[in-house]
Amino acid sequence: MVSLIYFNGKFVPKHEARTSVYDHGFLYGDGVFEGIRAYNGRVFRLNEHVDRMYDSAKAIDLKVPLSKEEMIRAIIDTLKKNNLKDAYIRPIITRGDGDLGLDPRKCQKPNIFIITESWGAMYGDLYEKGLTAVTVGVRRNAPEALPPNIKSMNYLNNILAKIEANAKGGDEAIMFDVNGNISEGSGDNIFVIKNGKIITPPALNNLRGITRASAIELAEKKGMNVVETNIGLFDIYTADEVFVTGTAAEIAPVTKIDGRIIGDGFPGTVTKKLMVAFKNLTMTEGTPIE
Ligand code: PXG
Repeated sequence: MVSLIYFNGKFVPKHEARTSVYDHGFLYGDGVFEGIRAYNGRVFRLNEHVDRMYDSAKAIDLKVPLSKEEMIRAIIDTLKKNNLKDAYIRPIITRGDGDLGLDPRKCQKPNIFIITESWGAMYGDLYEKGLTAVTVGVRRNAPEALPPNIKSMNYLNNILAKIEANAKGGDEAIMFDVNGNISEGSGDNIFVIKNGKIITPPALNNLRGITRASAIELAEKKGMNVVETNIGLFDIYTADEVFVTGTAAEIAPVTKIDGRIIGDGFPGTVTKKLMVAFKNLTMTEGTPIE
């Protein structure tokens, strides 16, 4: 069965879900999106993702023509139409059709798309072996230029990081911010563990990840100490454990960075505990699709 895409209130076969070349989403990357997963017939942290998407829209002064409740319904309906219980969900809100000038006031009506697909674990056997990460030269967008908290359709900063990681043979990039602090990966947040303390950068120079929040919650529930503070190159090289979090990546161990072996070179015990706890969480909580 060809998958159906939600497009402005209708469901259309995937090859018919098209927008104009005058859509400012296409012309300028002017729009926002989300990446959400459904597990076992439930959408994980759906309200949090929708809240973040509406905050991203607010930050770029884009008025979403649907209420949050309508957006949630549209996401659930798209999953139902496609008969999906385990899925990756990509809602997209573009600025809409305008002219060749970049002034968003020319765009009358945002376009809303919701893509759903089945998608398994992103990193395959690397959850057991650990990822090889590399630091990259390209800096994360400065918060005072394009706040990384906006999940915008303009992902070139992250793509430049990914290109560099690919060229250096890394499974994932680790980016610095403009001040030399570690910010995040190309599509995930980063955590280090040192002497039993779990540390992650404050969410000013990175995306306020929903998996990041879940990992913090799970760690604290287990009585672990989580600190949000700036970290640098030294901290990642000398960590006992490093892991990344994201909707796509879930919780994934990092065992090598720039040729340095992290800890003993295998996924660490705390990381493994959090991976199990996260799996349990995704299997048991969430908004039911039915
Ligand atoms: N930082 C960035 C830059 C991201 O894009 C995260 C952190 C993690 O946030 P969440 O809320 O997902 O824990 C992301 C999210 C993909 C893909 O196709 C990437 C993300 C989400 C879904 C799919 O690579 N990144």
